Amino acid sequence: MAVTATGDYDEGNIFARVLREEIPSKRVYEDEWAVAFHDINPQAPVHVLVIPRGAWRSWADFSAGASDAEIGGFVRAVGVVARELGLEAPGYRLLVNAGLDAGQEVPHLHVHLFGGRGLGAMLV
Ligand code: DGP
Repeated sequence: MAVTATGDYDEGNIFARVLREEIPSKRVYEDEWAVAFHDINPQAPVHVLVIPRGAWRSWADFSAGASDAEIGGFVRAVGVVARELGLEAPGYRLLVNAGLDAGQEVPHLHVHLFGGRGLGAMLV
């Protein structure tokens, strides 16, 4: 079920538990700002989720409330993950679902990183 982009952060959400390593994930990258791991239900040959270490529910509260250092560190990390996965030359797609209309399912900000095949043109 989709979650709202705003509201209290739920410390028990599935990605908070992934961050705390209470549940397993296939990590491909981690640094001070971000952790990246394979999506459990991949929609492309490469489908990785990149999440900030901070307790942010969505792009909405992250972009409004995170420090410039955290935003910069997180955005940079997304680029590093794509580069380290070898996706820079062939290209890749980033996607963020924020809130109900976007169908966001997990209330911890996550950037989807897709690649590994031609993804076609897509606006929505
Ligand atoms: P979204 O609809 O943008 O909130 O995407 C949530 C994504 O999270 C969806 O592609 C499936 C993935 N997902 C859900 N639960 C888990 C989990 O426990 N582990 C991993 N690795 N991915 C999960």
